[in-house]
Amino acid sequence: MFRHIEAFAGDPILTLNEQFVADPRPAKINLSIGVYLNDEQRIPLMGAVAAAEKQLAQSFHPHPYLPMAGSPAYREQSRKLVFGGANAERIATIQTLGGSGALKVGADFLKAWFPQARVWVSDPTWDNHKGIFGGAGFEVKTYPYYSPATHGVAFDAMLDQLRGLPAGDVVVLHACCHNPTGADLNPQQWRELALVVQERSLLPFFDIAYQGFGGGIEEDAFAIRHFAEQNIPLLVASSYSKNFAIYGERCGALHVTCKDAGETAKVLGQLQSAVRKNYSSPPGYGARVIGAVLQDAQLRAQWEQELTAMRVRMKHIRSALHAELQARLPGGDFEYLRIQQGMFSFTGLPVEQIRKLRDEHGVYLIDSGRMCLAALSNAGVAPVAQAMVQVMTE
Ligand code: PLP
Ligand code: TYF
Repeated sequence: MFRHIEAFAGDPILTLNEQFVADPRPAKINLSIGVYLNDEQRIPLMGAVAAAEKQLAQSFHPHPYLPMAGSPAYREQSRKLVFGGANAERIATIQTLGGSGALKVGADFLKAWFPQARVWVSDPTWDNHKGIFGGAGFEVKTYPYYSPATHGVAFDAMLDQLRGLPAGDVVVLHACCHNPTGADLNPQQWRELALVVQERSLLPFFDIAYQGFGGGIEEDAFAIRHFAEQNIPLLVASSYSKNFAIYGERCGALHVTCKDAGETAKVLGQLQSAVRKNYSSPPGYGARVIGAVLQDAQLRAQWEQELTAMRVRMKHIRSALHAELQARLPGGDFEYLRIQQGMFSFTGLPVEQIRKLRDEHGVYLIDSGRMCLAALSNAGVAPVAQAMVQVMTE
């Protein structure tokens, strides 16, 4: 029956992770997978999350099915976190299984109602964008995004490409902390892009998986709020995996901005229909925890403080690695580490050097040259700089 089935090549990031775990060298350092680690090299349990879990454990609660759209309190808090307080009646929001689930339900919704659209993703992007939109039946194409020469956004080339697209095509945009490059648009560029999207009647689908990891909770939502203020219809896939360090509980949300309350009700209904056909209803536990944190003033303040500390740690590691590299190789250009935002930077190291880092120094980066700074400890900075300079100069 199953003889014709082909082997799954595996996900390159997860495969590399398995290779890292099996590596017997004690000084190995894993900067491959996009997970935030604290300075002790562990996924943190945030104090606000632990406190909410404790409260929940002390009260009796059964485990009913959630509605298809998820927990009402969680949905409301999720909408406010992304959009601020505005336009509640014009935003259809559902709870989803992480950011991935939001992208998938959003993709199914779009395929049902915009079957002719093509989906445009940045070059490069998070690989699973292609997987999820392709899997929903879309033709997925790329727009220029990264300029290796400037280590920044190739903004003119990006705009040129988007200006040529037909109305109704979907453009996937990383709202902040671009994965894999760490290169983000600045507010002025977002404003210019909004004009092009509006002129061409394109449909933006924002992916915000790192809110709070770039400039701050509000700053990182700038692009989405600006587009929404211009009354541009848009979708947002948001994820709590990183900013609540709640990866395995699969917490996220999907938002669609609509013209009025009537349209919102219809869109919400169709999102529920897409959920029903995928997994019927979302899981309860993580939503309870996040809802409890966001609704309670004290827990929320604690969470914001802890999130700020994570952001500050990543920026500190960026500066520290920059300083170590510059000291060891004064002619090198490592400024990109300080300019780029979030968990990742694109080192620009060629794949032979990435392999040497791994094979000869036990420093694991993915082949694209993306480095997860969020997984680097203070103690790891000097050895990583040493290894990088060695592979760059031999
Ligand atoms: N979008 C981007 C850009 C990501 O980097 C990730 C996770 O790494 C996701 C979406 C998926 O998030 P989640 O783990 O919540 O499904
Ligand atoms: O490192 C990244 O870019 C992410 C990490 O189920 C990841 O892809 C890995 C597995 C997974 C979700 C996210």
